[in-house]
Amino acid sequence: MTARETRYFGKPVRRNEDPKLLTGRALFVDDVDLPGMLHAAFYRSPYAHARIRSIDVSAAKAMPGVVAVYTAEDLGDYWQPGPLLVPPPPVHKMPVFNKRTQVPLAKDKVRFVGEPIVLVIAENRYIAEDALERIDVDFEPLPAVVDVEAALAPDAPLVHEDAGTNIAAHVIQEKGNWEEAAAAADLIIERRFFYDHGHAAPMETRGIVAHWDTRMQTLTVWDTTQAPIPIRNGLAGMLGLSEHQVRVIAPFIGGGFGPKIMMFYQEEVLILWASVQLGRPVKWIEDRRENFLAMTQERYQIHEAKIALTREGKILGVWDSFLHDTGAYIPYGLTVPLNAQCTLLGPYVVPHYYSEFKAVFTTKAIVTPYRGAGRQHGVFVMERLLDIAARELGMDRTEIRRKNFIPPDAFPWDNQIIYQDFAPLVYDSGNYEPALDKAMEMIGYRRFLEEEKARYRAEGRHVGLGIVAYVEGTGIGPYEGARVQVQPNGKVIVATGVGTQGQGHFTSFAQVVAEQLGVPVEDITVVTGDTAEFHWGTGTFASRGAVVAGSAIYEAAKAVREKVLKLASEELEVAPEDLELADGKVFVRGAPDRALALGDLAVKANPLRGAVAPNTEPGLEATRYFGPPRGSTASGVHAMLLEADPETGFVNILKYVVVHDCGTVINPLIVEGQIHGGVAQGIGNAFYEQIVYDESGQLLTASFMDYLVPTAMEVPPIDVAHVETPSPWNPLGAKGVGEAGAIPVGPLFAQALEDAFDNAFEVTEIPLSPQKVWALIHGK
Ligand code: MCN
Repeated sequence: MTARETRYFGKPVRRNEDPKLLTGRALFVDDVDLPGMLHAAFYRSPYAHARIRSIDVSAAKAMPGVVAVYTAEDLGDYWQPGPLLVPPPPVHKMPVFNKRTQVPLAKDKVRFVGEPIVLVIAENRYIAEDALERIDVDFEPLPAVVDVEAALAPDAPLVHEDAGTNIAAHVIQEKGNWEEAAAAADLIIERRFFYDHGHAAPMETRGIVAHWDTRMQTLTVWDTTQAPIPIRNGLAGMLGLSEHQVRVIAPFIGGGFGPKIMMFYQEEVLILWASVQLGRPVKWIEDRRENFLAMTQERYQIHEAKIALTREGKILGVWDSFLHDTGAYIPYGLTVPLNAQCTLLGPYVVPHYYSEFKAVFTTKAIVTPYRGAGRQHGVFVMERLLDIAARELGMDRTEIRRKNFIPPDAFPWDNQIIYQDFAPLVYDSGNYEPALDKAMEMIGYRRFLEEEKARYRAEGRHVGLGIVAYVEGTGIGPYEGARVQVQPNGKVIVATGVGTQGQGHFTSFAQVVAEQLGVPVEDITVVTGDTAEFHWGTGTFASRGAVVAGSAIYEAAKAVREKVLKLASEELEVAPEDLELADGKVFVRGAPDRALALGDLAVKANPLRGAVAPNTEPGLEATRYFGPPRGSTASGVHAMLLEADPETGFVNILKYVVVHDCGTVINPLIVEGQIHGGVAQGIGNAFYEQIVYDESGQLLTASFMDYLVPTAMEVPPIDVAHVETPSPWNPLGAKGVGEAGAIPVGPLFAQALEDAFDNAFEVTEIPLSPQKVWALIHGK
C-alpha cells in the first residue's frame, strides 16, 4: 500500500476525539462516581529505608466514617511474591531478581519514601486522609542507599538483605572484539557520562475505581492503565476469579508515557481487593505528591564509554560499561538498560562492541520505562562520543555521522546482539542520509557555519547549532488483535485491545479501516482499552500501536472488505473485481447508480430466514490478530539553533527541526503532534526537569514548584519533515513514532550549547539547568 494513492490513509485528518476532550465531555477515571462508593488513602513510608517494628491502626479504625484499615497482616496469602532469584536468561551473567518481589503493603521493611504500608477506606477522601494522621508506625531507620556507585561498595547497606548484594542484574553483550578495534585505532576517545532521574509527570495522576457487584459476582475496574488486558488477566488470577468476571476499562487517560504500564502497582492490586472484601465500589485518585513519590521513574545511568576510530573518522569499535539505577524493586525486568545498550549502536556501522551493565538496587522510587525507555542514554553516549571525536579529528560533525551510516542496501541489518525481548537486534529498513540532508537544509547548516555564526559572534551573541541522529526500536510484539464490524446503520465499529493515552488512535486507526471499506472516518468508531469489547492483547507501549494494532485492524478491515465484495457481487450479479467501495457504499465500477449501502449489506449478512452456510459466519464482521516477526526500527535527525545567555545560563531555542522516518505514515498530523509532544518532554528532560533525592533518600522535588516542566512558553515551534522507508515486516509498512521526539534531545542540547561557546567546555551530564550552564560557561 502506498500512502500517495489513498483517500484516507496518509492524510492529515484532524483528531475526531478532540471536540470531546476540549469541551470536557470525555470520561476520565475520576469522573466515575458510583452510588455507595468508598474512598481510599495510603499511609506511605516517610523513610527511604527502615525496618517496621510495629503498626498501630487502632485510632484510625475508631474514627467515624472510616470503614476499613488494612495492613500486610490483613492480606494473608493474597499476592505471593515469587522466589527472590531466578536463573539467568541468555545474556545475563548472574541470576536475576524475580519481578514480583514487592508486596502490596510493606510488612517488615520499607525501601523507598512513598512505599505503601497501610490502606484506609472511608466514606470520603477527607476522612481517609485524616485517618492517616492517626496511624502510628514504629520505624527503625536504616542508612539509605542513594548513590549507585556507593551501593556497590562491599560494606554498603543492602536494599534486599537476602540477596546478599545490591546488584539486581549483570549483563554483558559483545560483538567482535573491542581489543582488536582499540589496537587498530588512530584515536580513542574515553569519557564518563551521566543521565539523571526524570519523571513522566502526566497531567492526570494515577487512579482506580473498582466495583465488585455482589449479585453479578463481577468486578468492573476503571484504571489509568496502558495495559488493560494484562491487568485484567493478572488481577483476576490473583483474586481467584475467572477472567470473564473482571472487566477493566481504561477510559480517556491524561498521559501515560510509560509508567502507567506497570504490572502491577500495589494500589491497583489493593483497590480491587478492597472492593471485593467490602462489596462496595472503592475509588483512589493519586495526588500530585504521591505521583512524584510512588509512580515509577527513569533515566539515572552512569556510563564509562570509549570509541575507537581511524583518522578518517571510521568507527572501529565502541566500549561501554554502565550502572543503571533500578530503584527499590525490579518489577519490569531489564527493558530500560537493555534498550540503552542496544540503542547506543544507532544508525552506525560499529564492527566491534563491548557493552556491560549492572542494574543496581537503591532506596529510591522504582524504575520502569518512561518515553524512550533507556534509548535516550544510548543515544546520548554515542552522539557525544561522535561529537568529541569529530572535534579531535578536525572533521565536520555531520560528516563523521554520514561516513558511518549503515548503507541503505545493507538492510535487514543484524547488529549481532540481543534486544530487550531476547531476540536478535535486527533493523528492518532505513535510509539515513536523506534524513540528514533534509535536516541540514531545514536548519540552514551551511549558512550557519559559513555566515551566520560569525555574525552572531560579532554581535556578541552565543548562538550554537546542534544536529544529531538516532534509531529507535519500535513496534515490538507479541501481538494485538482487532474486530471490525459494519453496523446496520452503515457505521463501522472497530475494537482493539490497546489502550489510549492521547496518541490519536481513534482517528488514525479509523483511517486504516476507512481506506479498506470506503467509509468516511467520522462514521468509524474506534473502541480501545475495554476488556469487555476486546479481550486479547498486550498494551500501549514501545511505540507499537500503529505497527501491531494498526496491522491487526488492517487485516480485519481487509477481511470485512472481502465479505462485502462477495455479498455485493452476489446481490448485484457482477464480479467482485468490478466493484468499488466509497462513501459508505459498494458501486459497480463505471455505473455509480448501481450501488448498495454497506448498512443494507450488513442487514443482508444477518439473515432472518434460511440458514448460515456451514463454515461461514453471519454479519459483516471479522477479527484478526497480528504479531510482527520483529520490531521495526524508526530513525531520525533532530537539529536546533540555541542561544545561551552567559550572564544567567538561560537558553532560548531559536529553531527546532525534526526529520523523522516512521515508515509509511498513517496520519502526518498525528505523527507531527506525537513528535511535538515528545520534543517538549525531551526539552524538559534536557534542561528543566530533574528528580533530586537528598542523602537520606528524601525526594526534594515532589511538586511542580520544584520539578520544573516546560510550558508552551519554553517549547519552540517545531518543524517536522518525513522520510518514509516502509517496514517490510508489517502490512502497513509502518514504524512507531510515539517516543521519537523525546529521545535525542539531550545530546542535541549538549552539542548546540558547546557550539554556542565555540567548544570552550564539554557537556557530559544531562539534565542541564541555568545553574549548570552558567557553571560550565564560567568554568566553575
Ligand atoms: N502513527 C501514524 N503513522 C505511523 C506511526 C504512528 O499515523 N507510521 C500514529 C498512530 O496511529 C498513533 C500515533 O501515531 O495514532 C502513535 O503511534 P505509535 O508510534 O505506534 O505509538 P503507540 O500508539 O504505541 O503509543 C505509545 C507511545 C509511547 S511508547 C509513549 S511513552 C507515548 C506516546 O506514544 N505516550 C504518550 N505518545 C503519547 N502521547 C500522548 N498524548 N500521551 C502519552 O502518554
